[in-house]
Amino acid sequence: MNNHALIDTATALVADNKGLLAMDESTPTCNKRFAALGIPQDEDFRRTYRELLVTTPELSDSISGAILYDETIRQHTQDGTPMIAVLIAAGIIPGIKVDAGTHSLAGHPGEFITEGLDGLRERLRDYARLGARFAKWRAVVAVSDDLPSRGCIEANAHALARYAALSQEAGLVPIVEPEVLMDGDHSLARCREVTEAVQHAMFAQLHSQRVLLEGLILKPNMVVPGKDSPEYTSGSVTAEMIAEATIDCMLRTVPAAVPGVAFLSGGQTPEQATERLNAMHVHCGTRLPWAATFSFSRALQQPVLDIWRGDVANTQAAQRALQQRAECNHAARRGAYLPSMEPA
Ligand code: 5MM
Repeated sequence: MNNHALIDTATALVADNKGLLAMDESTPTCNKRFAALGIPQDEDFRRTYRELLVTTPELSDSISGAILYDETIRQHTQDGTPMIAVLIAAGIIPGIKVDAGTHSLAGHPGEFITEGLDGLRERLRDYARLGARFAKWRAVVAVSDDLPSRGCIEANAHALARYAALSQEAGLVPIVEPEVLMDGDHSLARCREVTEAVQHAMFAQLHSQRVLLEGLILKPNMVVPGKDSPEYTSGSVTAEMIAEATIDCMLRTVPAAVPGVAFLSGGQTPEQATERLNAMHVHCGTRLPWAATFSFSRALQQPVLDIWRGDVANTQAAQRALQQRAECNHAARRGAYLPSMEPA
């Protein structure tokens, strides 16, 4: 393990006010998003769509890294160039999702454990050989009055730390993603309480597993009320309240040695996710010991899919939508986003 190389990669991923494009949807998730828009769900359409994303002009002005899925890292563009080579040529750091998805946690109804540790050392070696420089593992935590359980928090924290240590051993920067879900009717305060407990447990495990904090990126949820909560449906929680709750929570849990916190969007609309990231910099910018940026999937890609719809005639317009969302988030990282930047 080369600590300097890990630190350089982690630092580059959050430099220059840029953020990450998460395009690592597994085949079932990608197909689900395609099905919702009537796009055929086969490998060729997934390949064509991912080619659209990675060949978007000037993407590297706002995007530092892209998280790929196993299928994509092995695919080529129509002219025969490996997808990963297109990213590298554009100055975008390629990464890879390495978890094997979430499964029911035995003995814990309604809770999940992320699998994929078996054989991970060999898979990481293979991905490094293909050119990946960072990895990603997502754990999900459901919230209710009784959940999450201690067992769920600890099992996922341990798996995240085991994965992070193996990634660093392979020379890949681990992105650790403990996602507290927006599903449910819980309050903003409850999301904050759970997020704090989950991250506290995870950083304790990262310490136990001797993970180099300077060589990882945290990908957390923003602290938001549940989608079915009165706070959410009434719209009474402002971007400023979410920004304050999120940053207060991160300041209590994320050591200053970590170079960056790259938020997932988690089901927020693209505009909400951008506005809330912007509010973190406007209202809390002077208090941040690490870079606070984005690693969005849906909040970057949904407008792209809505325009593309599987039709090659829409490719350029869809790429413009990706450029535009990436630029809005690039501005948000400086606290310089304005709603007037949105397309009419
Ligand atoms: C939470 O999901 C991650 C961030 O996406 P959003 O910004 O849309 O919340 C995302 O990287 C996720 O891990 C991938 O889409 C893969 O998901 P699946 O469910 O296919 O493993």
